[in-house]
Amino acid sequence: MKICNIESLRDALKVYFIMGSPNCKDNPSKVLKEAIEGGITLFQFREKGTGALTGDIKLALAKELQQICRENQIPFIINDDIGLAIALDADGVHIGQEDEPIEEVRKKIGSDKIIGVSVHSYAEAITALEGGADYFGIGPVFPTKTKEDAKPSNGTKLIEDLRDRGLTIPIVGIGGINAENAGSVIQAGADGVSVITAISHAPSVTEAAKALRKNVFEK
Ligand code: 3NM
Repeated sequence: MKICNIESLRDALKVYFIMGSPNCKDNPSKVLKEAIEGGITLFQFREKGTGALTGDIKLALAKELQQICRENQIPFIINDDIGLAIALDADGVHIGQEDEPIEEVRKKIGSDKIIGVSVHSYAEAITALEGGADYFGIGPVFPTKTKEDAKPSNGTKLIEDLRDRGLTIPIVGIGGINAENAGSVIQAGADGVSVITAISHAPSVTEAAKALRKNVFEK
């Protein structure tokens, strides 16, 4: 699904679901379909952590999840793996500070793809902005056990700080976000929330996505 302008990207980032097979208690395709039914607005394939798939099996899963996104007009973004994003003609990539410089990533994937960057400070935000980032992921907002090397949680401070300094780039909060605390992230100035376990480990994936969506859209 092509995102043509900054406002449609802002909308697409509202209920941003991330997962890979290590995050799912059930079949990942089933989890994704249920999350879409609940109203997620964008999906990121992030095949990381203990038991993460590699090679052809990872490729096959990525294709399967991309197809589900295509059928439902949900943008499909790939975490870190630029080669996979190019091979699949994904809608974009999300990169961290330890990945390739954004300028290199942009050259590889082209000007019409989305690049999200994880930023943890004003300095990193400016570098990413100058490099042509389309949106920032800021976290962990709340404590999380999902990312093994996550930094200490820092609340919504950086989101507020970037907005106070006049940055208008789309922002999503990440880390420990759920339906109860999502509203505070939006109120701090984020356009959306990105979550893994609040959806993927929920007793009902569909209901969890719905609840998250309700809290984001009500703010
Ligand atoms: N990135 P959950 S925190 C993938 O701080 C990721 O950049 C983070 O998972 C960051 O919603 C995180 O289960 C994990 O807390 C988010």
